[in-house]
Amino acid sequence: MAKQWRGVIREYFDRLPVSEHTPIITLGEGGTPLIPAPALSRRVGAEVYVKYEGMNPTGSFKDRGMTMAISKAMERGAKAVICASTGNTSASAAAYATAAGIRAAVLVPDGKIAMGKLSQAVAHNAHILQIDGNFDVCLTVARQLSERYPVHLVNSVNPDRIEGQKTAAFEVIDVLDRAPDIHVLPVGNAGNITAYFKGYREAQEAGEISKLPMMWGFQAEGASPIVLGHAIENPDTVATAIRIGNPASWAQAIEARDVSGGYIGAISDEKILEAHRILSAEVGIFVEPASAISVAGLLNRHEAGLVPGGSTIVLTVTGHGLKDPQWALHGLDGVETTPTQMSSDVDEIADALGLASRA
Ligand code: AN7
Repeated sequence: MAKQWRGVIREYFDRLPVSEHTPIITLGEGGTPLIPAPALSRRVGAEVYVKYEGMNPTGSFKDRGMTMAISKAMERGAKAVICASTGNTSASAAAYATAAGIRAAVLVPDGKIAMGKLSQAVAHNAHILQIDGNFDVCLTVARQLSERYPVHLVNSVNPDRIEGQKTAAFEVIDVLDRAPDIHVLPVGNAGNITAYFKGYREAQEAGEISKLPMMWGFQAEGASPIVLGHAIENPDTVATAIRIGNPASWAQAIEARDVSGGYIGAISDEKILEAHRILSAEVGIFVEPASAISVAGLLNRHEAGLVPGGSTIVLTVTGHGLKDPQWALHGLDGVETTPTQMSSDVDEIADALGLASRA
């Protein structure tokens, strides 16, 4: 029988805080492809790979952390879990709570939740509350609820989430047989950059890699508190997943940047959508806008002459394009691309396609 990937807890059991007493709640997350991206390699003169986290069971990297958070919550006797979310965390929490046989409550900001993500939370029977406030408000409320009521918090401020998400760094090393020179990823609440850096550090301590990659993180210009150096009251960006004004793991993101000799920068919505298109139309990978910021960030640094020639670079793209597909159909100007209407006449269609007759 063909071998099946067993999910990140079983695959990395010895490197996670689990024991034989931990019930393993898994949907087979992790084991995502590291895809060579020749079109990006050519553009920047380096060897570029894309870690496609949209291939996880609920379509985002959150599943790596959620298998751990829900499994550990069950070990501790949880009957319910709660999270604040810009969308993907709620989709993942809802699915893994279902797999565990418990209920997830999710607090989502008013509006600006991509429809694919909301559909998932509904489909998995989460208790969904839309809060009058942005993500940062939702997270504050979720934290207070978990302190005062019998409900486990599964946001990335829960260290079990970071533990699960660090496995993505292990997978990169397993495939490349080394660490990349540069690892690029989106930054929202800054849990993922924290998790990757923890993973790389542990691999270095274990002697598996000799040096750490430079961690490059990117925030959307309208939601770039770390770049600006202060929290933002009303963050805004087309990349709704990272519409976050006061990241919970702010200090850890700064540490990852500084210890690795890395960089955290900001990217405009225009450049995010341009990169979204480059990734889908030149590489063949469809992601949600927040994920495209990894590509936009790399291109931005290349234009500034700051991408070392011939270096090995991994871009994490965090969520699937089908989560929020509208950006493929129309850009910031709102002009929608629609298919050309045709009759079913073969010659007319051939003409429209620019095909010459076989004679
Ligand atoms: C596709 O779902 O915060 O820096 O509530 O969905 O670890 O927060 C999502 C974040 C990047 C940012 N890409 O990661 C949530 C949420 C996608 C995301 C991020 C998110 P962090």
